[in-house]
Amino acid sequence: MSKLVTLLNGPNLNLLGLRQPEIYGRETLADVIARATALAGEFGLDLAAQQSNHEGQLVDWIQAARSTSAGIIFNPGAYSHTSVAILDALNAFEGPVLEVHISNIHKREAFRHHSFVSRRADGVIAGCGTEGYLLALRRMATLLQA
Ligand code: CA2
Repeated sequence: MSKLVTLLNGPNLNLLGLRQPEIYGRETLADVIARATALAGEFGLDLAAQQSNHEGQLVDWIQAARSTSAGIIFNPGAYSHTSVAILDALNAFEGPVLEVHISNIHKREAFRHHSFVSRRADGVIAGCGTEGYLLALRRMATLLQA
């Protein structure tokens, strides 16, 4: 049976491709999920993708992943910089966690330089555009093979 990877996107990422293409690119979230689902299939993985603008909903999905998923790929959006609740939920998840940021958060405002999620993440990809999700998937496939 193939392993399930949960792909989570946080607040405002539903607007991907619709606004600020100079920062976040032209691909919509649906485009990203379609490409990631196809690549996951090549690695023999299943992908469950979800997006929410609500912190508690993201916490619920991380908790649910404890019993359904081998790994989590997560762009927590602005909650990366603010949410201890999301960090706590991730700390209760046993599999690999990879954090993705479309933009290079270190090149942007100082308040984006710190991520609570990075304290838990096994890897962080930032500034690779939406390709970062595919890079994370490749890394996840490696981590889940071991
Ligand atoms: O670079 C990233 O992926 C971020 O996680 C995106 C967050 C931002 O708060 C983080 O600092 C870095 C913002 C997501 C907003 O996404 C939009 C996409 C298109 C149009 C408007 C917002």
